[in-house]
Amino acid sequence: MGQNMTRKIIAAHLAEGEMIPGQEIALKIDQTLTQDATGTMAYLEFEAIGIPAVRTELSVSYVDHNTLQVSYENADDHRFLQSAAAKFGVKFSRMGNGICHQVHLERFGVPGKTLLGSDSHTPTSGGLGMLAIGAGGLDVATAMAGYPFYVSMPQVVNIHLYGKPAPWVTAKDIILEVLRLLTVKGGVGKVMEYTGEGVSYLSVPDRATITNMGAELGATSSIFPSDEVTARFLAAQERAGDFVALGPDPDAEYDEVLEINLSELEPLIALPHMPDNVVKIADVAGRKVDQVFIGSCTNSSYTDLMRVAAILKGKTVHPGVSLVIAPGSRQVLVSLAANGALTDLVAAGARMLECACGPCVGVGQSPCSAGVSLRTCNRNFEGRSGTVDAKIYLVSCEAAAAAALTGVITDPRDLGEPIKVEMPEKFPVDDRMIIVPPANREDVSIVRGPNIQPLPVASSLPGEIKGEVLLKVGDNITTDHIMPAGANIMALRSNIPAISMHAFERVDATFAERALAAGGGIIVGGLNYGQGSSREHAALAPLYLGIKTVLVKSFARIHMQNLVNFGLLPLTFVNDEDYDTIDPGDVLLLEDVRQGLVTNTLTVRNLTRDKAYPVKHSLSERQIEIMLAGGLLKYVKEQV
Ligand code: MIC
Ligand code: SF4
Repeated sequence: MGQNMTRKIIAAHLAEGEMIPGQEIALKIDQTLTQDATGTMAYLEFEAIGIPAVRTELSVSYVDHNTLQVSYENADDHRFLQSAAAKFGVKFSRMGNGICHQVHLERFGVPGKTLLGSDSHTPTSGGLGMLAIGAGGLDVATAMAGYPFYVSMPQVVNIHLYGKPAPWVTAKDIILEVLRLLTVKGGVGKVMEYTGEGVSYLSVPDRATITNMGAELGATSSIFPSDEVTARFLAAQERAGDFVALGPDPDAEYDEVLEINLSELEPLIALPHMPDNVVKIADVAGRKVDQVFIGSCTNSSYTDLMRVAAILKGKTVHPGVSLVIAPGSRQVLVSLAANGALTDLVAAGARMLECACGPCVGVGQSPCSAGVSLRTCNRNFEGRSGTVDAKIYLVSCEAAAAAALTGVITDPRDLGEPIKVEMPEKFPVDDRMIIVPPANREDVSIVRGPNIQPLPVASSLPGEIKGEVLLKVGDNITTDHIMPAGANIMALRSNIPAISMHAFERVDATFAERALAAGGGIIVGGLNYGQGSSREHAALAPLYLGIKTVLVKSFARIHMQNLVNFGLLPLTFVNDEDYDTIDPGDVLLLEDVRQGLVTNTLTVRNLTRDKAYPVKHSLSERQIEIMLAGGLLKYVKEQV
């Protein structure tokens, strides 16, 4: 039987297990990446594992999320990260060098290799033919220590792109179409593998826009072939030697196939507040826009911003719109400066931001109250922009630039002839902002300012769990609901006691206080609980507040693993209707937890309503052992 690309890479990296979809496998990890908002925890965790230096081929620590230094916290974190990178043999990409996923694509990604990153959009490097997966910080720390990464063997979905993209139809529209068809739950347990003649029309950064937003499908990863387009991109990055061809065998088999005819697509837009809430731009054109943000790891590449510059050249931003642009990397910004496109952007009235995540995660540029913001990012969850009642729409760079000029949602086809931007034959390669760790690391000491607080210790799994339902939430709860982002809260990422007080604050402002007063409790939720980011703080804060179990209809992959890593029991209903018979304040009891975990025969008794619900877990034997050991750190240390 012919192999698809995903199975080829998995077979070459398989450390344990069988390649049967749904079964747990262990994968050898070649490269890791961390970013500052998750990295502080990841390096504290790596340090706790007790290994002197990373054992991967390459590990890179990026600073791109918390770049506002309005007080000492972020600067403390950055100094800690720089010293930890030097100590542990990790390359350090300094603040200003760019967003981790964009820089990794440019400078480090290698077709056919595996990458594990403590950020949910790590699959961006799938645009180069890597198998790139997002995970919690502790999983990445474990991979840096040389252990394989455990994941359930994915099903492989072939997304077959045929036809030539219609005018003004971009990579962003392709992934928005996939989201419209499959929804934010549609990729769970799957890798999306793109093939077909349509692939040849997409540059590597275009492909990366698509693999980036595979995270919004809940997919384990997304991948494109490595072909002559990839070879040219790598050569332009002075990395021709990293090229390896990769494609599916001609008779490759897939678990599912989805056909998309690119010539029939139209420019699309995701309406507030979910990335799968997708309609044609033409259907909502004319709505007033207050802000346009162009940037984020989804759409901030050289070609993206060159197209924006071409649209804005010689024109003026609409007086009712604030236009902000954050290039994805220093390389992109330097290129735009060198060829004059930066002048076109600034002259038109764009406000240039630094090469960082910024507005994407609510770090600056929050829209006005009830404002409408058109963004090129990947997520539009409620409140994520920092303005709780703002309405965020997701579009391509072209549609964002069109709205910046007209002041209303505008179909980019109204701009006339489509814009063609050539990929340069050579990018201005300059790695001086990437610090290579010293050869002699013994004398390096890790610097810890007051914002670096000790790691919380996961609790051991008790024999009995009894507690009040402190919170009952619905479907598709994101990690932004559980642990909001935004400048003030993100600055506390390395201070768990302080950040925990913000847990669920946008859902129920009293949650943290009530949890502490009750000495813990239980969270009940619906489908796809914990979708979105990889932030393990969405597990660490509930742990700190004494939560022992989360009972929902289904979980998102990364969040469920984060709960296990910190010893919180992730349970699901056997009968989803039972969810309806639980109310906040009900007292629930689980007996014989340790035994029931092993046999997967747990029952939750609702003492308030005198009812009993069968519940289950989907943990592998290894995950059960982690739960019994009291979390991944203790489990790994037992093995060192
Ligand atoms: C995000 O886009 O939500 C983040 C911020 O990049 C997160 C990581 C984090 O919370 O630090 C992610 O996507 O994993
Ligand atoms: Fe940064 Fe936004 Fe990308 Fe997350 S989604 S890595 S916050 S740019």
